[in-house]
Parts: sequence; structure tokens; C-alpha cells
Amino acid sequence: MNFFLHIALLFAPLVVLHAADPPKTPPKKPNIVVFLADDMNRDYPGFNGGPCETPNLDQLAKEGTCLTQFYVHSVCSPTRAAFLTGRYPFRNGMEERSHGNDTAGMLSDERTLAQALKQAGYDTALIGKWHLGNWYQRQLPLQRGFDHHYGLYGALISYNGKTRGQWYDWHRDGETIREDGYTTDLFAGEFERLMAARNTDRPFFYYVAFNAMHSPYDAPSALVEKYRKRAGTASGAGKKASAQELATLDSMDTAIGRMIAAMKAKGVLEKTLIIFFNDNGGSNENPPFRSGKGSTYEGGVRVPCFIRWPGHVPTDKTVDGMVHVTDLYPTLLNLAGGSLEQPLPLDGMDMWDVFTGRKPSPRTEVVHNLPGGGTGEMGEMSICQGSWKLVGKALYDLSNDPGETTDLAAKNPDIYKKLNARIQQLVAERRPPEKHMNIPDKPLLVFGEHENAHPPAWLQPYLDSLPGAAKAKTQQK
Ligand SMILES: [Ca+2]
Repeated sequence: MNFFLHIALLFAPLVVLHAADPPKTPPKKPNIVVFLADDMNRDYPGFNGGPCETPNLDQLAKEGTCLTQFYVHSVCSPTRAAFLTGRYPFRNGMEERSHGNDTAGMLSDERTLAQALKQAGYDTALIGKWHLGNWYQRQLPLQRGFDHHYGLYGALISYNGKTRGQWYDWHRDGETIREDGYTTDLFAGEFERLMAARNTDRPFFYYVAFNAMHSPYDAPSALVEKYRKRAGTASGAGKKASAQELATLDSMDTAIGRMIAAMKAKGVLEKTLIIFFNDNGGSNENPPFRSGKGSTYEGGVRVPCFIRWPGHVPTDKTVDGMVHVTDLYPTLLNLAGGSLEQPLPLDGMDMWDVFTGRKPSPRTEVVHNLPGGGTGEMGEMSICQGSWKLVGKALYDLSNDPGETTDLAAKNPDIYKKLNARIQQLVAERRPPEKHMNIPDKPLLVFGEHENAHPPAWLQPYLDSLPGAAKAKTQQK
């Protein structure tokens, strides 16, 4: 027998044994797909025991690892900025959202995950909502590392009309476009087109940021009927989830199912790491946690998150350690074989060994919000170290009191003092945001300075044809 063959056979059983274990060193450069829901209540989807039918999300969650202590920020833009920069909003200029008529966006010197993954050889696309600057060209997705963008720059658009008030907000690659249809379905269609058109082996990063299930709730009438007919869709500490809300989420689940099918058809699904999370606590109560969107109580900042990559991330598991949305940046960039060398220091930590269940989370602190940022829309100042959490002037022990009902500040003056001192130290590290000023070009037809300066001929007549157009104009003058 050939010596090398003999040696190979000798070690063959070992090789087989190890093939069943997830590899210690992850394979480099998986495709990365991030599904981000908007304002989803934690107890609505099926995989969290909710009344909404979400078979596709349920299946993905079951095939992956769920993080039970995953933190975002309490409103939209701060979370999106933290995800894309690996840095807290008090550093990247996004403690306050870009409002409708607003020129401010995320600070321009921030390096985004899309830029970093592009440098690592990825194709990058944002399908959906941006909300990190509505106006100047330099703020928009194509200038922040995305090869392709389809969807909206801001927030709060109507699902069919694509307007916020009387302003239009629907674009493909920096052009104002008219496409009839329901936003959630259109995102699925765009994903299918991108997937079908791929003719390269380069890895991809597709960030799919739904406007669902943010208000103004709207969904296809047949779906709304389906939920209207059901009695007792109790949710949110006794509040009944409305048929519109549930139908909006149901649609999102169907869209995700279409995107999974598109990846399967292309033969790339098993080479793809999928992450799902929600951008802030739902706008109702989020049991078992206190409060919701706009609050730094757990209900506002602790959201469902799961990671799916069979063979690499355990299936049907939960991980209980503390993870913050900034951690995705270094984790994903390391998986992509990218570089973390950059002038702006990261708040995020590589969590691959946590996601794979090999090690407990190394994170000991999460900063939810500092005092004095913007209009204060992120809620009361709050920081958590271990199980101790400061919210405004109250101190809670999450290990015994995850519902944050009992203020222990008076009984634990040293911890209270220590957390307050840490807050003050971080306030000194804050970087000033861009100035929030009104968009100067009026009348404004469409978001994006360049696009508003060159509106397509159909736009004004289209806006005038929308129901309530005259009223919206008067209100938003
Ligand atoms: Ca949101």
C-alpha cells in the first residue's frame, strides 16, 4: 500500500469524527443577508409565541441560534447607525433621527459595514429603508458603501403611495422611480431580481431593511380580513394586536419566504449567514419586559434576534449572553476576512464564539443612552453593567427583576454612583452631530437634494392625485 494512502486511511476515522463538529475556524467570506424589521412587537411573531402567522421566520429561527439578550437602541436611526458602524450613536451623530424636513444625517467620517465589506471583496446592496440622512448626496446609501439601493431614504412612508406627507420617497440607485405595489412585496421582487441576475462567485452582503411593520399600518385587504375574523389575538400585556398590524407583519414573513426561495433556487442559501432582528422595541408593551419604543427600559431596547447558518451556527439553540447591535460589525467583518483597521475605535466586539455556543459573551456593559443627546427621543439615560441597570435615577437588578419594577438605587449607593460616573465619562466622549436644520429647497417634492432638483415629469401630477394631497400640503407648510 502506498505510504501516504496508508496514513490517510489511518486518520480517516478522525477526519469523519471532526466533520460532524462545526469547524473551529469559520470558513471565510460567507454571503451575508440581514433582515431588519421595523417596530415589530416582540410578542407578535409565531416564533415568540405570538398571534401572527410567521412560518418562514419560525423556520429560520428554528434552524439557527436565538439571542435572548440582544440589545438595540430605542428608536430607528440610532440602531441602524450602530449596526452599520459598530459604534454607539453618541459617537456617530445619530442620537436623533433624521426628521422629515431635516438636513442632518450620520457623520460623514464614519466607516460603514458596507464600505468595509466592499473593501473585503463583497457586492453590497440595501433593499429598503435607510434613515441615516434624507437629503445631501453624501449621506445616501450609494455614497456610504452600497453598490445598489432600492427603497426609501427616510421613514414613515405609506406602503402603497410611497410618500411621507406630501413628499415622495422611492428610489433605485439614486433615481426617483415610480413603481406601483406594496413596499414589502416590492422588496421581495427586488431581491429576487438581484439574486437571479448574479453571475459571479463574489460574496454578497444584502441588507434588507423593511418599513414593515412601522405605522401607517397597511396591508393587502385579504390579509387584514384573515386577522379580523380571528377573535382574541391578545398581545402586549392585554392589548389586542390590530388586524392591520398583524397583516403587515404576515406580509413581511411572506416576503422573507420569497427571498429564501430565491437564494435556494440560486444554490447560495447554505453559503449564506442570515441574521434577523428588529430595530427597536415595539410601540406597544413588550412583555415580559417593561415599556417599548422610545424607552430605555428592556421593552424598548431588547429585541428578538436570530442567526442562521447550518453547519456553522448551532440549530434550535438559544444563547443568553449580553450582545449589542454594534457587535455585528466586527463579527461580520472578521468572518468576511475584512480589516478592522480604522481611525474610529469600535464599541462592538467579535461575538462569533458566542453565536456558535463556544464561549460566554465577553460583553459586560451596554450603553443604552446618554443624557443630553438631541431631543431626548431615545428615552432616559441608561447603562447596564452585568445585571445592574441604571435608567434615569432608578437602579434595577435584571437578574432578579427583568421587568424593572423595583428601584434599588437607595439600597446600593456605590453601584448607583459608579454607573453615574461611567455615564459622565462617556458624555465627555460624545461627538457633536450634524446640525438639524430644515431642508432649504422648497417646495420639496422628493427626498434627496439632487433628485428634488431634477424631479421626473410624472412626480407632481402623481403627488397631486393622491388622496388627501391638498390637506397634507397645508399641514406640512
Ligand atoms: Ca423603528
